[in-house]
Amino acid sequence: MMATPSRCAPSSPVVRDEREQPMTAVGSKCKVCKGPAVIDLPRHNAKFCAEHLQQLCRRQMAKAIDDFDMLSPDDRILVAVSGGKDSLAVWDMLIEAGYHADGLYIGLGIGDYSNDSGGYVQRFADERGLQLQTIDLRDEYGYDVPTAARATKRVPCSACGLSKRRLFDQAALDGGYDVLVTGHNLDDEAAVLFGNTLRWDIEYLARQLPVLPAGNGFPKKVKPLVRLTEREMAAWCLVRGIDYVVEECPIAAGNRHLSYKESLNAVEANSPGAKASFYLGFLERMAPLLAGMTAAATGDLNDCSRCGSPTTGDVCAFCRLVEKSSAHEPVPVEMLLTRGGKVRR
Ligand code: Q46
Ligand code: ZN
Ligand code: ZN
Repeated sequence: MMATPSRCAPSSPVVRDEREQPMTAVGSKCKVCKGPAVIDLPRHNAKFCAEHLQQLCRRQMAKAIDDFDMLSPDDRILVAVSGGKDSLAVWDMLIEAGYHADGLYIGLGIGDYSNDSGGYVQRFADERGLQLQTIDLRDEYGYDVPTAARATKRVPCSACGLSKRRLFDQAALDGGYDVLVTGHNLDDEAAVLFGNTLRWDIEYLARQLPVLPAGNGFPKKVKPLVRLTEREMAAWCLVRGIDYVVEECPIAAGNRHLSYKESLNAVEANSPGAKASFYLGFLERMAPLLAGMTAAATGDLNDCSRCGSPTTGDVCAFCRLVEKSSAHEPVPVEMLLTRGGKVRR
């Protein structure tokens, strides 16, 4: 299923979500202007029209950028774009706010899903005259995500995340960008925090910040959407007429991140605002206590003996992944899925 232009029309009285459900009751009024509301946001105890929803999103992004000193007006920004709502929304919001931001898309080789996603990103960039760089894993590194998952016996998201992190970082450094932006939103960050807390993974908890400074061979990385939810970003795209890939990645099924999101959504449904208070409260009260507890901060990093990138071992995880995956015969995404569409373990 894909977002269609008809659902994106700003004049539509009520915005419908990805499951075609209205985002507020027909006849609802905007809290600010009393005009027809397009969305109900229980965590703000308010409904908003298209214009005031956009105003709220702009303010929340600006507050995150200011509070965490994410960006300067003259920064050259590289946005990691996937074709999904969050990364296209953050790129749109940054351009609208007057920042200079280019995009980078990585072709992961996940069958039709990757082909469709790449198309959405390219159209978004072309329609707005924005600079877009594309890296294709198969063409440039001799592997794709399904093959890497099989070759390394990692779960697909682990092989994929490692590849994306490394290539986004490298492109930001090679391109001389001041900062790398990702579209992680409040739901993403709260779900990751939930998982890290369940495992009491101190290294990951200490690194779970909306800004990671440049250094140790890494670019500065920031997440301007940490104060905005997935639903708010979907609504932003719909009222702004941004077409994005709506279908889920076929190999995301069963990923623990999704089950953490569902659990937090159940809590949020009973206690609107709980998700924001969990994550933003962590940043305010817990993160300062964990400062200095990462490998980078304690100076436990070496240079990879092959590529020179920072690593805790001799050869970095990315070099090991490329070596194994590029030597493996290509694995089509369908081979990772059972007949019922589940990911094979
Ligand atoms: S693309 Fe890659 Fe995601 Fe698909 S394999 Fe997992 S990490 S779910 S954002
Ligand atoms: Zn309004
Ligand atoms: Zn390496």
